[in-house]
Amino acid sequence: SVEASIPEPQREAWKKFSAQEFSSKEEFEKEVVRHIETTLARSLFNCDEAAAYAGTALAFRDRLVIEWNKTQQNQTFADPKRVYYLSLEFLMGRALDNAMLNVGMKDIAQEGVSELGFRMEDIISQERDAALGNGGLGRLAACFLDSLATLNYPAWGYALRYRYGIFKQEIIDGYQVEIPDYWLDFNPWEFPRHDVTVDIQFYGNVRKYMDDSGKQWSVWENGEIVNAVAYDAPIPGYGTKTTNNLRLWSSKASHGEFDFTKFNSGEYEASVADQQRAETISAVLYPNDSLERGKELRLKQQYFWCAASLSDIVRRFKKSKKPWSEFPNQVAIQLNDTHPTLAIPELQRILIDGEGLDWEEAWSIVQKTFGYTNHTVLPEALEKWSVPLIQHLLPRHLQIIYEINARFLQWVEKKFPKDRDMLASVSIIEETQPKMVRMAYLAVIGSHKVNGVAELHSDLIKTTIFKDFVKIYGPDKFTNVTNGITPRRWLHQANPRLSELIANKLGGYDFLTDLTLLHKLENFLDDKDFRKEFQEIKYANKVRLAKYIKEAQGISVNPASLFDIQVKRMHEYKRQQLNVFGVIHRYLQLKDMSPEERKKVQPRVSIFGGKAAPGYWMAKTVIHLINQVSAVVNADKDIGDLLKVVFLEDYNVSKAEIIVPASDISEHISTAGTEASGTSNMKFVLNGGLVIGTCDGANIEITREVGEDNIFLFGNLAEDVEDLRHAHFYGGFELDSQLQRVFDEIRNGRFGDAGQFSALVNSIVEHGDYYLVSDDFQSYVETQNKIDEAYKNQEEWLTKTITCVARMGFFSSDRCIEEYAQEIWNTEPLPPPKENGA
Ligand code: IMP
Ligand code: B1N
Repeated sequence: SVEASIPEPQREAWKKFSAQEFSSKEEFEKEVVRHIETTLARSLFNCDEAAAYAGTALAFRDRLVIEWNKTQQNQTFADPKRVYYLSLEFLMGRALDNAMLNVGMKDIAQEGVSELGFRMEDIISQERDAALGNGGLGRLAACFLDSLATLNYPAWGYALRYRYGIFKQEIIDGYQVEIPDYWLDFNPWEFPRHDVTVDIQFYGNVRKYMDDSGKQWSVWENGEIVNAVAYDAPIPGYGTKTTNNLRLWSSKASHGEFDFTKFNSGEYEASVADQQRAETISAVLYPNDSLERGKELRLKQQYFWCAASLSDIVRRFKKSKKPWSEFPNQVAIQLNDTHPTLAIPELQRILIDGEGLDWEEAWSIVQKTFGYTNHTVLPEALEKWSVPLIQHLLPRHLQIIYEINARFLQWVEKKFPKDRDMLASVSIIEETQPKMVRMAYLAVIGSHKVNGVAELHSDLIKTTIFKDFVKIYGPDKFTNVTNGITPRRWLHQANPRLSELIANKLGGYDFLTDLTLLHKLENFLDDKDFRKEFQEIKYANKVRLAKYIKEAQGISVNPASLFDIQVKRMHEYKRQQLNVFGVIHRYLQLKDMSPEERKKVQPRVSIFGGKAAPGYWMAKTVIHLINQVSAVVNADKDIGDLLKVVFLEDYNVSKAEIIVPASDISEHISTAGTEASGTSNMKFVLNGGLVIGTCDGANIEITREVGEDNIFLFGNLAEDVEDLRHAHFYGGFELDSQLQRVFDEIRNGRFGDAGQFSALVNSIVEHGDYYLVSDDFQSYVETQNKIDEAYKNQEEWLTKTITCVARMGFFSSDRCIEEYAQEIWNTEPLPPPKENGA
């Protein structure tokens, strides 16, 4: 605000002392040592790697903060249309390496820390992951922030500052055990903004009254107040000075909540309990991926975050003193799935109850402001909240939701007179007992654009969950933005040698900001040196992973084997069970072979990794089975290096950076029509691995780009899934004999207590095989055999992998962001101003 700024006459003095960025190795070292000695109060006699990390991070943080301040000031002066990305999850991973690479000072820093007696690699690995997400949806949000900053879009992310991120997974006796992830002990990347707080109300009642002019008002009153405190993190772009902001809200008791009477009268415990209750709101990330359980605390989190973010966005808009009709020209809000849908009735509430706009005017602003991205069609992931729960927690919002629905249904009624079925099917309120609010419908109705995340998925939502809305609004409201990944983290950072090789061939690192330039690599397909080096890099990455597997799991694997990797959240629809049944089948075949026959076999390492939601029993059973199979196979002297099975504990972003560059084959084998997009498929291919996959999600577009000869597709198509399920239901199905044998071996205890796995086997044999494992098994096994054969011809394999890398340009998240900006947000970049003088 104006009152907070330094008066004009004093500004020259201020500017003279403004913080400066280090620009040489010596200045960097000076900053590192200064931070270790003063900020951390340590010395050269007690500087361990953790302290060296802290010093390095703080030195870079200073640099980022200077650019961050400048970016924010520039955006405040220019006041362009801003993008606000509302996501309950941001799966950021580590920040230091990313900061060094984006700022472009990693080489200097590397030399600097080595002069001080450390190795950069060790320092980098000291950092804990910021793991505020479950899987693809959260990591996508993180890639988007990187692209938004890199492309100079004025954009903010808004989320919650969870004290506990996604749990740490340990495998004990083959079972998953969850350990809390308290990640905030030392987090140099966040800045508490104790001056930026918002009061958030829950519960209470709504009172109506008429003012002197006869206007009706609604007042939401007598609720409980909780404080939202902002914590900010800088998001540097690559090769630009733009540094955007990620704002995380933390919940805190307000003074009203913290009862001082109780406190003084000796009811100390009761008053502290109230305080803890308030702080519980932002305490923990819900560890469910693609599963919603309707818990009250989750709804509280959602409202707390939406209300705090909107209050902040509206406050910033009001600084410009523009009329309300300008709001959608200044603000684009993207809803990352339905989790932030309450932002829709909340903005409507602010506009009518707070600012006195009439309903129609307010609603037209709301609709123009929001865009909604759908990430799943799985019924168990579609959010529904019970009407009584919303009534209790957010009484005014429930009224507004009913009003939105009533007006919407009236309008539909006019377009489709007397179509009762249509009205019931598109109503936001589901007439069950209790009644439920369908959040996806509210999100569709309150937004001007709805997008899916891959072509097939965007088509599917138009013919399934939103079919009637396409009839009502026409097809133009629905669009596709195929997901992407940031090449900065997923190529340059994770695979520095490959990035360097590509840069040498293409004459620089421009491909990191224009990934389509990779197509030029096809010119080097016959370049012997290039091929050799490409192959060596893959091998070195496999050696690195083998070393990690030895350290982490104590299993020796031969890097010359074919590395077959499936790392992602454990979920029945992703079908890790299909993979492990395939592994068992392979093992049984190996056992049947003569020593002569075994000599012809392509050695393979099957690597699994991923967390199961703590309450998802079937997913946990699959983890257990993989670990049992791993124990049996790895100990079998007959088998040796021909087959090794590894379950890598605690898969996360920083481990992915080691795993992804080391694959020969990665598995993306969901039941057709269930995986909205998938993004790790893109990461693996970009790093020179091939894919075995179903015709699902982004696999289809990867095939379009790389060509059918360069991907291993198998299995039934989405359009046939319904009929196949039907066939199972009516018993017209016979189990594949090879799969039958796998089940027999599981049942006779070959992989430990068979009772543990009976529900898993029965879900296929007796309960309709919802995910069609048996239907796809044969085609899966045949395709794996083709892969063995193809891998034996290393030259052809190499040609395929290089071709794939060259054709991955489409999958940059920069391309996604440009599409969102043009098709949905209608926003322009705001490049940083040219610096005058030096
Ligand atoms: P907000 O938009 O008020 O949340 O401010 C965001 C950031 O923009 C602040 O942290 C400042 O760095 C910058 N900023 C805010 N107000 C001003 C201003 O009046 N002049 C220049 N920069 C500002
Ligand atoms: O979003 C990713 C896609 O690539 C994946 O295919 C998709 O499965 C994933 C509720 C979700 N969809 N839905 C979720 C996560 C948490 C939660 O509480 C749903 N995640 C996806 C990016 O588009």
